[in-house]
Amino acid sequence: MKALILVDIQNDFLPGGALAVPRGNEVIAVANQLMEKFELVIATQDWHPANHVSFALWPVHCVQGSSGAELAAELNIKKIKTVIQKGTDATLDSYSGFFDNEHRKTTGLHEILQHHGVNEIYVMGLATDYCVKFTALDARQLGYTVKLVTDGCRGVELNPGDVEKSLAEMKAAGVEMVSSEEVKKIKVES
Ligand code: VGL
Ligand code: ZN
Repeated sequence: MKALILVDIQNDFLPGGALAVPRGNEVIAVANQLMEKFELVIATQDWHPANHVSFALWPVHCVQGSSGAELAAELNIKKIKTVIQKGTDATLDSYSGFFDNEHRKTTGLHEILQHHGVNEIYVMGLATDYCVKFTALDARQLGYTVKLVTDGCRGVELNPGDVEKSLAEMKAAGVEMVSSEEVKKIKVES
């Protein structure tokens, strides 16, 4: 069984948002198209308390209950089965959709995927060099087959080359790179 994981497609990561990812808005159309191909679609949502530890490193973003934390308005949320909130503990950050950065607590994503008999996940969203990367790497560690939808991701690229490096790291961990065009050819199945 396959699942599509949409990582942090939230207002604060779109152009004009608090932690804008360049051209982050371009992943929305890709997500809306690919959702039709999957029986199970799960979104992650960065969801921080106002005093979150990551605000020492990053601009204040995705504060619980704020409009910046909402999923992008143009995202077809009707197709999303579950939203996994992460980074909810003030003292821990969670780039990955599966665990906090210390790997102390699970978000529940792995359990939901197991419950649905998922063995293969397609990952896309924001940002390539942070939350997408750590979600894909944790998924590999947990034993999933992982496909990264490359044109469905955009990176922060704090340092030039960060996205390229992230892609190389993911590939080295066994993450396969696919285009949304290739994914559109798969037939809906369970
Ligand atoms: C993210 C930095 C801080 C992300 C979230 O979604 O990639 N990056 N919080
Ligand atoms: Zn965050």
